[in-house]
Amino acid sequence: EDAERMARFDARIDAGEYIEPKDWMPAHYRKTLVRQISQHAHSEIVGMLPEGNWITRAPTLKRKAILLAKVQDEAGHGLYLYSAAETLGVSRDAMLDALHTGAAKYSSIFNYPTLSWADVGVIGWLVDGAAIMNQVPICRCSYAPYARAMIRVCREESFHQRQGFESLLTMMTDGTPAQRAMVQDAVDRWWWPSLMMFGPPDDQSPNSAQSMRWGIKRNSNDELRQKFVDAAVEQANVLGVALPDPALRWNAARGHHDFGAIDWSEFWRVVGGDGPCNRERLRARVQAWEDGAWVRDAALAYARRQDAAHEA
Ligand code: FAQ
Repeated sequence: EDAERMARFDARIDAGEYIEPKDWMPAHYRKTLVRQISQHAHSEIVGMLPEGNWITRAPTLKRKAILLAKVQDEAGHGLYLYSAAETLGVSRDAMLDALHTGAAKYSSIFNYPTLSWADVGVIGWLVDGAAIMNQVPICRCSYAPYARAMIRVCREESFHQRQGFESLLTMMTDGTPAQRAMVQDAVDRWWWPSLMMFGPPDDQSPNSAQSMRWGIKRNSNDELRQKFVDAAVEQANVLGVALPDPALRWNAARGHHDFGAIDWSEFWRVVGGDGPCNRERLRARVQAWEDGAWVRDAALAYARRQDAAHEA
């Protein structure tokens, strides 16, 4: 019977149909989505920390207002994504527990420090740029609640990318030599970690084949990374910054830019918990969870009392 349901499920996927929460789905499809969507949600929430670090030090009121809005958007993205994951039958408490105990992953990129104001612009340009490249195809993910969440997330993410680019362009065109050097230094530090955001190379990506078969992923890690490099080269030229890769050059035969080797040992080290800021990031999340306990307790006690009054 299961084989029959499986065949029907595969046929729906092949026909490009979307899967809704109450539809039958293979256990492994559900598990893969819970893993990917919850990790995506955690990335949004942990991703608030590096930039949040600069809210009190933004150089102007305008930049501060933009940054506040951006970081709030990221909280919103995390919340939609936790809700999308909950439709698969996993509780938010279980997901957060997995984050706080280090059992769940979040994007490697958020384990790097934000050392200067230019880092905020570079996160918008490169990190949000990479996030959009990866997320636009997820708007067509076969699991409908995830796809629907991604549509709004991508719209906001595009604004985030533009504000970062505009902030860097202002520093590069109207800035002092010291400000331009600050931008270049930030680009030098964030370029390679941004390329790592797309995940391991296709031949070392254990989840890709099945996720592509099921329409959870629509493009491979390497395909999206290449699209990102090609777009970033043009944008770097407009900004007047150099990308820190001597092997980066146009390959007319391939119709793409070739680029240098990524340090995958650094990637796995950071994913494994030993990046520059992993401990600090996790500590900040656990602290926020503990500090918020009284609010959750009070809200629960109030809800219980309301229910009791309602029943009486
Ligand atoms: N970091 O077999 P694959 C944002 C793990 S954007 C950490 O290729 P998959 C917006 C992977 O989980 C960032 N771990 O895996 C923002 C797997 O481990 P597992 C978030 C990584 O899932 C911007 C193992 O390696 N975006 O937050 C990473 O098929 C600015 C093997 O890898 C998303 O999450 C990594 N970079 O492909 C916020 C997008 N890469 O779970 C604030 C949705 C791989 O088996 C400021 N996710 N791993 O233990 C995806 O598209 C996919 O999950 C990939 C990985 C492409 C990330």
